[in-house]
Amino acid sequence: MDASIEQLRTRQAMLLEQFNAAPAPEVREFLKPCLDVPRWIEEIIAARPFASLDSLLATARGAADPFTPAELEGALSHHPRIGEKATGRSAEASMSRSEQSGVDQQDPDTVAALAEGNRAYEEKFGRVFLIRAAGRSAEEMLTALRQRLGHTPEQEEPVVAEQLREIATLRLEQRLSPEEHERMSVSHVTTHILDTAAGKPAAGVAVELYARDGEAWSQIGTGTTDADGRVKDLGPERLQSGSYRLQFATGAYFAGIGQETFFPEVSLTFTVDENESHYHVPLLLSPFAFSTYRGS
Ligand code: 2AL
Repeated sequence: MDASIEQLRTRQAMLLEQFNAAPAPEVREFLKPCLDVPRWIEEIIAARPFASLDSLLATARGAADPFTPAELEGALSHHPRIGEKATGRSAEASMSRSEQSGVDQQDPDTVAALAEGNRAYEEKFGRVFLIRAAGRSAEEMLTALRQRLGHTPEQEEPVVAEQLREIATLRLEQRLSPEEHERMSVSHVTTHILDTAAGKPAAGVAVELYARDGEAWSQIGTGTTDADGRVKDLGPERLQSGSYRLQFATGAYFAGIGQETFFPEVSLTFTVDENESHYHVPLLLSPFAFSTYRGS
């Protein structure tokens, strides 16, 4: 077998093992962003350990069929309207944004048509229009919305339940995928420092991440460069759009290697767009000059 496929399978098996062995409160927090129905969560916890991801997903699907009307209403209240981007840094908001990536916010006609459809749907059924958005374009969702507007409440109920099941199982599968796990364990902003005078990475440099908060700056993350000069876990996994600042303790670094410097610290301010998956902001540093760029 291809070595990388083999590696992926091993990482997948390890994630499942962690899921099987984790304390129940931890698993509750893990499952809640997939589907906030306490009974569903407890049924999955009670059915551990799972021998495979498939058997976990089958149990998750089964426990979501059927929902009581109260469960359905409760779970629906978490979902933003199609066309309205979720805000915030929670796992739920981040998954919703990625599911709805088929909606182009820059296309005013589609956004307006969705808003109008949502309004008509809510007026008729008294709840948010729900559809599994992952893998669907805005056009496809608009077509489904218009078609479902013709349903009676009795016809619509099982359709909504099925969409909720699909969203829940897809989210669970995604949260347990090695790729997603890796992506989530790297912070939204990462950095590395190259000491260009020494021609090697600058290790052991303290780095702080700040977010602009009105007129002030609040510290939201800290780290220290590793032997490769890198910091991979510098604060939150997701940042909201805004201005951010990286501050490097360059004075202490140069003092530590007995090198005079002009820079007691270096501060870089940059803009983050929350729709961008990752920012790498390197520092090319020497005692009397530095530069930076938006890396990848
Ligand atoms: C959503 C959402 O945020 N993700 C998804 O698949 N569906 N919202 C909705 N109203 O259907």
